[in-house]
Amino acid sequence: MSPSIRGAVERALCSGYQLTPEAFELLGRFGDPAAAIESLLSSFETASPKPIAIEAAHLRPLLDRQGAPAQAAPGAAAPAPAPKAAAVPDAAGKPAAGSYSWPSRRRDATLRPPPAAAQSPSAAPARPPQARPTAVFGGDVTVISGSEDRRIGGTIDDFKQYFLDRYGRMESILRRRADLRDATSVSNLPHGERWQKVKAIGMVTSKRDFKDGTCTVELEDTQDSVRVSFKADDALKKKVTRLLKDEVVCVSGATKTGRTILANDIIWPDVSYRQRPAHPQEPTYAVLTSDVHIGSKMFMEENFRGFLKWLNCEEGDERSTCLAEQVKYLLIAGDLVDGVGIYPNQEEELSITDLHTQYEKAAEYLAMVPERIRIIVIPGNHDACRPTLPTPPIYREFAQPVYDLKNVVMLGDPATVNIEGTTFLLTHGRSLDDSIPSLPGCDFKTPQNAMVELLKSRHLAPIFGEKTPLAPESSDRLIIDPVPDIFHAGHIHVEGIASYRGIVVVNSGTWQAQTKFQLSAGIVPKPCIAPIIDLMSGKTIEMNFNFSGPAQAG
Ligand code: D5M
Ligand code: FE
Ligand code: ZN
Repeated sequence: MSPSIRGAVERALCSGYQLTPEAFELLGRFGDPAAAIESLLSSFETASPKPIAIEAAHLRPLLDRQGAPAQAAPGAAAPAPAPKAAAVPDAAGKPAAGSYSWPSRRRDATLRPPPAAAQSPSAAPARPPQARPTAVFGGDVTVISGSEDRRIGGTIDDFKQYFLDRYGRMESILRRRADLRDATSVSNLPHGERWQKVKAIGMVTSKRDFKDGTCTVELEDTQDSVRVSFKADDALKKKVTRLLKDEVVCVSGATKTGRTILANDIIWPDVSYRQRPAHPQEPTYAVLTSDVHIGSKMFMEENFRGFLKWLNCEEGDERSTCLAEQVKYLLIAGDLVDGVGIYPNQEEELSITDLHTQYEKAAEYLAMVPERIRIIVIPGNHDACRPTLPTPPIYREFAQPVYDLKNVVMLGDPATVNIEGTTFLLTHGRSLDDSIPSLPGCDFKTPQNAMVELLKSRHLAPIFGEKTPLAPESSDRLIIDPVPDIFHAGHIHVEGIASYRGIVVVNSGTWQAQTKFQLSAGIVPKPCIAPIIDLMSGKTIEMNFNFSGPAQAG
């Protein structure tokens, strides 16, 4: 398989679409298979219901417009590349001539924010253009998303559009499940003389517990809402407790009136089992870290220097030095610096009180990373950036010295990158402040468990209106789609690794000792451990830099 076809197939798989054998055969006839797949995926976004797989019928119209030969001789050289712009949405988000698109079936909304906005439905604005995958670092890394810097209006209508998009896309993710193809939405429930079995998709708007042990949940779609009652059954109650406000789920049960559902199960969008991705043929390692907090008095500088020395193969036993030689990537999931004015009286805890100087220092440290190691940095809530999620890359005007480093790429939060075949989802993890206290069985000592729950919800910040401010962009970039192979976050300052359905879930801890705020909040950091992904085997290694002695692979 040629690298361009392999890349296009991987991109389709990453987005949850298999190719039929006929479609695969047809893909080989495109001059630019990646552009063809990209065009299809963007047209799928507005399709309802979503296609189950990419079929030849989807690709044929694109091929016809490209003017490629109907039959290619086996083994023939690929036709000349088609002009890239031919099948890509234009800047206003409209399909360009030559692209293949389904009519939008989006309806007017009753979704949040309620209720004033709901009374003045307006046409959904055109979606902004989707990010096009961009090759960086000589083509070894593809940035699938994360370089966007979208402006937001911030009006009630903007929020309404945001939730419409969240609902619509989450609904289609749920419908991709084989067991939910026959699900209905809340506003289309049947009603009549007899009880009828239903599966209904909706957004959770409220939850109530009653003294008799029963509980009710309000579910809403774009047009209506329904009350869902759950019996006092222990297993079911556990599931209801796990429901997060504003997430989109499906309930199964029975209804008679179409106004209420007596439910017997809840189904989350979830992820299907990830097959091992394509991988490099030689040992290649990616080091995951975050929350360096340069500029803080609690920055554990000596330990971080030990980490840099290890990366330079200057410190460590033979095994760990051999590993360091094969590190090719360093991913930093936010809070590179401690920032200024992030919390009251922070200045008392700063060793560097100027934000520009903090980034100068950060650049000095990153310059000590061997140049062969490619570095990706996303922002955290301490970095120089807008506080809302999604967050654009760290502002260049503050972090210019970091931007100047040749082996650094700055992306936003969230960012999805494919590194030599493995798809990484990077986010700082700020919404964990909201989701950890809401999720039964999750705590600040094991943030990786809450990250697994976010994968099940298929959303990086399901809860709206608490500590995590969300930017009302017209499409919801916090939905987890495509599903990654590696899910990397930080923020909690506690390192931890989990595995869920073939996905490696990593919280990369911190290089900052406990702050006064964390002491008062009972947060005990687990610092100076660098999780490492072996891209060849998919295995993880934890390198511990808490010792004064040489680095050791754990
Ligand atoms: O976050 C460092 C730690 O402090 C992390 O465990 C989360 C916690 N933290 C930070 N802000 C909050 C709020 N507002 N509520 C609860 N817990 C919080 P850092 O982002 O490095 O300050
Ligand atoms: Fe932090
Ligand atoms: Zn943080």
